[in-house]
Amino acid sequence: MASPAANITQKFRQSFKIVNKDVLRWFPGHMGKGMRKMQQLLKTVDCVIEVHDARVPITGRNPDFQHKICGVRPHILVLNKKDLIERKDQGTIREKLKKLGISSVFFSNCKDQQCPELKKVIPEATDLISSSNRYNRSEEREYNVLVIGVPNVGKSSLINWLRNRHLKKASAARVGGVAGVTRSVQNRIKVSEEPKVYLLDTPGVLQPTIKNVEAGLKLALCACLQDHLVGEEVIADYLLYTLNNQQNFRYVDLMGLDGPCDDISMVLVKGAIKMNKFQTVKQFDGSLVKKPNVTSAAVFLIREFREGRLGKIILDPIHSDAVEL
Ligand SMILES: Nc1nc2c(ncn2[C@@H]2O[C@H](COP(=O)(O)OP(=O)(O)O)[C@@H](O)[C@H]2O)c(=O)[nH]1
Ligand SMILES: [Mg+2]
Repeated sequence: MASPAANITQKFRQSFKIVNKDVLRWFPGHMGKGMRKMQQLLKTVDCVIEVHDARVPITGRNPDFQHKICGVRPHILVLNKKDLIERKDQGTIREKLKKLGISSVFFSNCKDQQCPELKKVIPEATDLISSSNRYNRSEEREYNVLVIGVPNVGKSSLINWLRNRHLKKASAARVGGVAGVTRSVQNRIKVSEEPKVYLLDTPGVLQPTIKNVEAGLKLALCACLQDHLVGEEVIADYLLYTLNNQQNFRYVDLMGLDGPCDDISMVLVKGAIKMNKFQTVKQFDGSLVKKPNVTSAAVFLIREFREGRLGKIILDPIHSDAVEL
């Protein structure tokens, strides 16, 4: 006899179908331009810190980037927003990434001033650089580090975190009588004194390269794409599909439902009614009617996910045996 859990899953979609597959529209200016600029910048860089969202540890990283950049300079992957995933999943993710050839991995929370793994990032960068072939830069005594990643993963937050840490350390040192110039000229931020390590102030924004629609939807859910280009209701539907498949039914009460449901229209209409969100719509005959505002309900549900109120949710199937997801 099937378990009750199995019965619940059988009620839900086992794959996600989307009518509009025009994913290229989701990425304005999706060309090789950014990558070319990045390769140019790399000539002055000794190490690359790639920031990505821990909820999509495998998906949505730029494969071009992996081939063209990571092979040339030492690479550190910082999976940020670790507060939004389960701690116990970190080991599984590390193993998975190792199989993909990525071994320098840190889990960070930029909102935590004491984040222990963030403290290790610059020392790791220095280690990697000093044991690497610096090609054209082998004569340079100073190390330049570039922070890159797709939008909204926390590049600026990471740079601020590292800058603050160094400023605090530098001012502490000054009390002890050591002269410390905390910020250099140009667009470089000093984050270590010995050896001198600089972060380039302009983080490289990568266009995500999307293998399939689902990868795009995962990034959309994590706010790496613009909501309106994908469509709030589509993003909410993908969230609903994910929640049901992970047997996470926190949305049921939140959206005023009687039980789990796989129909996004129903979920959004009921949610809008519960939250008293209506919009006035003009009918053909000119009369006005009030209708539940489903877009508002979708925005609400997406925000609940993004802020972690639906639980700690990883969007990649990290427990599946497949190496490439
Ligand atoms: N929960 C959580 N949110 C974060 C973390 N780091 C950054 N954020 C938030 O993520 C959003 C994007 O951060 P930002 O640094 O601007 O990303 P960037 O576009 O890559 O530079 C902001 O709302 C930050 O407050 C983190 O470690 N945990
Ligand atoms: Mg930024």
